[in-house]
Amino acid sequence: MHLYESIIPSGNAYKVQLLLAHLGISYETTALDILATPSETRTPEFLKLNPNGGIPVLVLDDGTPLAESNAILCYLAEGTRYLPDDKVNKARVLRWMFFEQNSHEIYVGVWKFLTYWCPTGFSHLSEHEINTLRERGQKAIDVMERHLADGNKKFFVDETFTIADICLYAYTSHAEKVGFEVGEKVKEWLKRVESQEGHVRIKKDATGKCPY
Ligand SMILES: N[C@@H](CCC(=O)N[C@@H](CS)C(=O)NCC(=O)O)C(=O)O
Repeated sequence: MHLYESIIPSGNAYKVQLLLAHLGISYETTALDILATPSETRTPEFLKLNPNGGIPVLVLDDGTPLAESNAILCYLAEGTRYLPDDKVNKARVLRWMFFEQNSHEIYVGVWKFLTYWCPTGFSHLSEHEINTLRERGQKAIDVMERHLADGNKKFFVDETFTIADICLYAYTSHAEKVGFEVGEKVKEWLKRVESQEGHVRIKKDATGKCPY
């Protein structure tokens, strides 16, 4: 397998790398410069792999490209302990993965990108846009806190470590460092994810802008 990721530590690529580590699957990587103008994800060759022009893309051994981080997680996790067979629990895992993309990553992940790497930082955004990003990111983290607190859950679905936890961990693990308030239940859950056998950290930022 070959994973296209980025020169800066991308949470979306990290999710895939974290699951690959848990599964013990070896793979090759190409790190694209997504800060270049235009981004290296916009070349005709890369757009053939992902017409939407974003990493991660996982190319299977038969040459099939898979795009969208959470779709890649589902592909890799199928038939493993990281994705339940049971229809209801599988739907619950997907619920949190859709939540991550629609209500979390687009605020918390974008905030991280603006904080560390966006050449213009927050300066191209209005105060209203900045406040909206912040409020919606905080709301997502608060939703996670309430879910874990209700019944004192260990993990997001069925008390089992699944790809719901892996995808939510990627950007939540950095949320406090970029200024979001992270509650006790989420903090305990972050530690629980980190203590799973096979856990790996996100790669270091070679630009030195983002502390671990
Ligand atoms: N929904 C996509 C988001 C992918 C995405 O936004 N990738 C970013 C890096 S985290 C990227 O490739 N940015 C460069 C670009 O869009 O040109 C996923 O989960 O894979």
